Amino acid sequence: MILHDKIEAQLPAWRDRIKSLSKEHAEVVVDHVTVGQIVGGMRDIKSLLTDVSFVDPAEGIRFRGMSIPELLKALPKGRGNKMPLVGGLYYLLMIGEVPSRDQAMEVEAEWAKRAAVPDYVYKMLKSMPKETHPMTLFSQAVLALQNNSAFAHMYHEGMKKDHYWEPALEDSLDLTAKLPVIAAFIYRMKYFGETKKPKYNPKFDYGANFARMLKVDDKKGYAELARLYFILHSDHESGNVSAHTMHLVGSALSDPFLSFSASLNGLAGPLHGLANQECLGWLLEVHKQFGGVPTRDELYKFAWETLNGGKVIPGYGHAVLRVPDPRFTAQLDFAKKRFPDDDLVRLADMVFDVVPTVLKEQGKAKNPAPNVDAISGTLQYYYGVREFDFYTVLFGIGRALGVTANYVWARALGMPIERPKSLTTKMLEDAVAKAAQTPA
Ligand code: HAX
Repeated sequence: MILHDKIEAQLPAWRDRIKSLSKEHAEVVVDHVTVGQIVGGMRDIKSLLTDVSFVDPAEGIRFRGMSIPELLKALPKGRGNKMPLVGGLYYLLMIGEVPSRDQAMEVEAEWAKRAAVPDYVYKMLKSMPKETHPMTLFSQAVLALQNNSAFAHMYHEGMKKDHYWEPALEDSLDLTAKLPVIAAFIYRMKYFGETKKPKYNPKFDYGANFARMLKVDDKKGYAELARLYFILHSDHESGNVSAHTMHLVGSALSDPFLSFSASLNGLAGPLHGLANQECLGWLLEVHKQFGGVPTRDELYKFAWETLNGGKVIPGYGHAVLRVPDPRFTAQLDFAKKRFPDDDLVRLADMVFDVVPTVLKEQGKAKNPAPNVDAISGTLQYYYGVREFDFYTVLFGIGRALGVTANYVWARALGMPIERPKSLTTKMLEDAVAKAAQTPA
């Protein structure tokens, strides 16, 4: 398998680099930690290692060193498509090189081979109460797949540490292959009462299969959106909740299924993946209130009303970024090229113009610019995927690509179990008192 052979070829050099850092330079200081960071959710503490992606506050995400515009241009595309093959992005995340079209197609072919979901998973999903949240179903299905984990099986057989990454890669390919099938089944079952098993067709790529299994009306258009959406949502460094959860649970040598189910549970939180549905909700509220797209003045006043009501403007601000999120820009470009006259797209564009001014005037948000969630729901809505609570499932399919690439490399480089140190409140107070006595 191409990903296996490429990783194997790179491994000796990577292992030497990590060994040199941990054996010869372990005492070099990289960062210092403040009381504010400890009390404030470990914000910005430099303590995770990944080469898969990096978020530059002034520029946004880079996947394996490539910005979003660069990779959308460079990654291979299927015939007649404008958006790259998701298989090519997975290759880039795993290997760190832009693949040829054939190499991207090899990953796509692997997914097609591995997409079948065991019957008992469907049975389990069908037996759940109807009102179960789609993210709960999604996470349960991933957990249910765990008994087929190559990693768990080989670990219990007694595998050498140097080989952990190989079954990790097997599981990652299996998992990422099955996720769109499971998601599509949940979608059709939950909102349309259908319980037929979706069929993954090897003649089509990941994006096109998802569009077909979801049964949206404009399959070609939606397939393009699915490709873009999964690529953009794949990775955002290792410190966000879903990525860090995958890494943390995986560090206990829990297999990729156990780890990703946990990761999804974090993604399901309202401060993380669930935010996108709130953004679309806000846009729809504006649209309803003004019976269409408002004037700039009306929008300006509405935005201030939201802030004065003690609420945040969803889709704006970011913990790390200090510029418009390039994932937002890529999606807005997509919409403006394809359906510029859509009311919600026009509205999202106007919000982009007005809200940063309002947030700057208010002076609280460190970043008044839009994040990825300011537009992603709008695009789904346009194509008829209007079930808000399903949006985080879509995010989960994309996120799996990044976190599994990280999982494979973490095992390949022998990353140890995570175990940061805790302090008590009294210890922090003592540290503060000591600092006050120390002359500056
Ligand atoms: N509207 C109003 N106020 C905002 C704001 C916004 N969009 N963004 C930040 N602020 C406020 C904060 O609430 C905070 O106020 P207090 O001092 O009164 O607590 C102040 O500005 C400083 O916050 P910050 O340091 O700029 O931002 P944080 O790192 O604390 O939080 C958030 C980042 C994304 C959570 C924040 O900007 C926010 O709540 N945005 C709206 C919700 C949203 O878009 N969430 C999606 C995030 C994208 C993501 O990661 N998805 O998975």
